[in-house]
Amino acid sequence: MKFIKDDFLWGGATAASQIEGAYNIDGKSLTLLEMKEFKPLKDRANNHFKITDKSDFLKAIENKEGLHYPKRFGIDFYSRYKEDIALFKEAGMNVYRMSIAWARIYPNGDDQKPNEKGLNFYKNVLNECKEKNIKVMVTMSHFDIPYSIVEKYGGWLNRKTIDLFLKYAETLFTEFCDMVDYWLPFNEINMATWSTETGLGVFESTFKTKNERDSASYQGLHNQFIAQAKVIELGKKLCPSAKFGCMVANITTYSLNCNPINEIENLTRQQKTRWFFYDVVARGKYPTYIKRYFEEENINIQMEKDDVEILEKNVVDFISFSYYMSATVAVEEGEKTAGNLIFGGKNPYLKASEWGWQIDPIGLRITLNELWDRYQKPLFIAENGIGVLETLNDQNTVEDNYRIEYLSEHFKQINEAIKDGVDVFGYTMWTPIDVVSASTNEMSKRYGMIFVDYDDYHNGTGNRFKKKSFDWFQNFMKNKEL
Ligand code: BGP
Repeated sequence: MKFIKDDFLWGGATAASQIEGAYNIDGKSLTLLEMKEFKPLKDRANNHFKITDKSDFLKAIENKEGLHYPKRFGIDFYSRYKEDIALFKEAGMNVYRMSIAWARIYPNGDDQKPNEKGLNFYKNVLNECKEKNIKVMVTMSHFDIPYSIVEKYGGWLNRKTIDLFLKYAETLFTEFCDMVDYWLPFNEINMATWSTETGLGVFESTFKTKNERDSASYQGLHNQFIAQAKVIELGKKLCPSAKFGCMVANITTYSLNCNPINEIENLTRQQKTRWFFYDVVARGKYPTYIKRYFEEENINIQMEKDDVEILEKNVVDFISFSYYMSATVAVEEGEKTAGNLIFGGKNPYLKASEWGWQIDPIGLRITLNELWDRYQKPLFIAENGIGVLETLNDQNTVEDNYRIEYLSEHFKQINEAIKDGVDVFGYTMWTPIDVVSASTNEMSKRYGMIFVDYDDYHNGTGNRFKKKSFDWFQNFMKNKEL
C-alpha cells in the first residue's frame, strides 16, 4: 500500500530534559525534572507517576554527582547534537520536533537578560536543521519548569509565571523566528491535571484534600491556557509566517461494552480527559460540561476580567497530540477504572507494552476522525511510539521487528484517516533516538530507531547504533510503501 500524501511531514520528537544533559553547563540551572531520582521499578505496568515529596527534591539539589538523576545527563545531545541530527537526516526525517529548555534561556526565571550561551546552543541546533533542510517544530515548555520558578513563585499556580513565560517566549520569537516553522507553547497541556509536579511545578504533597488538589490543578491549567493564548497573540505579531498549535496527551477510551451506563461514563471521561483541553484552545472557551463539573465538585477558578476574551481571540492554528494507546471505561470496575484517569481499563482485544500501554493503531484513525470532525483544524501527530527493554546484539544492532510493526500499523491508519477526509499534515515518532523516559526516568525504556549505549545510571559509552527500524524507516521515506 502506498502512502497517499506527498507533502506529509515525517520525523521524530524529543524533549530537552530527556536528551540534552549538560544540566549545569553554560549557565543552565536545574529544572524540576532533573531532580527526580531514578528508582528501579518492580511492577512497571502499575507504576506510572510516583509521588515524590519535596524533601526528595531538596536532597537532589545537594547531590552534585547526580548519577541517580538521569535527566541531568540525558544522552549528551548538548555535545553530540551534530552527530544526532546527521543521523536524523540519514534516516530521511524532514521534520524534527524538539524542545527548548527554559532554564537554559532564563536560568533564574526572572533574569533581566537571557543567557547568551543558552541561546547560542539552540541557534547551532536550529542552523544544523536548516542546513539539512529539516523543518522544525519547537515546544517551549516540555514539563521542564526551572526549579527557581517553583521555589520563588510557586510554579504555575502564580499568575506571575505567565509574565515570565511570555518574556521567555518573546526572546525565542526574536531570536529564532526565521528558523522555526511550528511553535507549541506547552507539551501535553493536560498533564496539569495528572501530575501537578510535572505539569505545573507544584509538589503533590502541598495538598491536603482532593478538592484542594483539583482546584489547584485546574487553576494552574487555567494560567497555562492564558499563557498559551498570550504567546500565540505575540507569536503572530513577531513571527507572522509561523504556525501555532497546542499539544494534548490523547488517550482514546472506549466503553467496555454497550451498557449505556458505561457509554455515558466514557463520554464524561472523554470530556474531562480530552475534549475539555482541545475545546478551550481550539474553540476559545470553557465548555458547559466542565463548568457543570466544577460546580458539582466545588472547584473554583480565579479568572481575571480579560481572560474570556484572551482565550476567545487566540485559538490555535493547528492541533497536535500524542497518541500511544487506548483504554476502556466501565463503571462496574468501580474505583479501579474511574480512579485512574490516565490508563483506564484493559481491552481484551489489544496487546500491551510491558508498561501496560495498550497498542491500538485503529484507535489512531478513530482519534484523527474525531478531532477533524470536532474542530476542522489541521492535525499533527506529535508523539507516537513504543517503549521496550532492549540490548544490542552481536552485530551491534537491535532487531526491533515489534517497533517496525507498531510504526507501520499506525502509518497505515493515518493513511486510512486521510482517505476518510481528515486533514493531517505530519507525524513525529517518539522518538528517533533512545532517550531518558519522562515518567520512569529509565534509560532502559527505549523508543528510538537509534540505540544509545547508556544504562539507567548513565554508565556506557553513549555511542549511537542504528536499529533495524532505522533502515525500515529510511526505506519507507524513499518509497512510501507500507
Ligand atoms: C509523553 C511525553 C514524552 C515522552 C513520552 C513517553 O507523555 O511528552 O516526554 O517521554 O510520553 O513517555 P515515557 O517516557 O514516560 O515512556
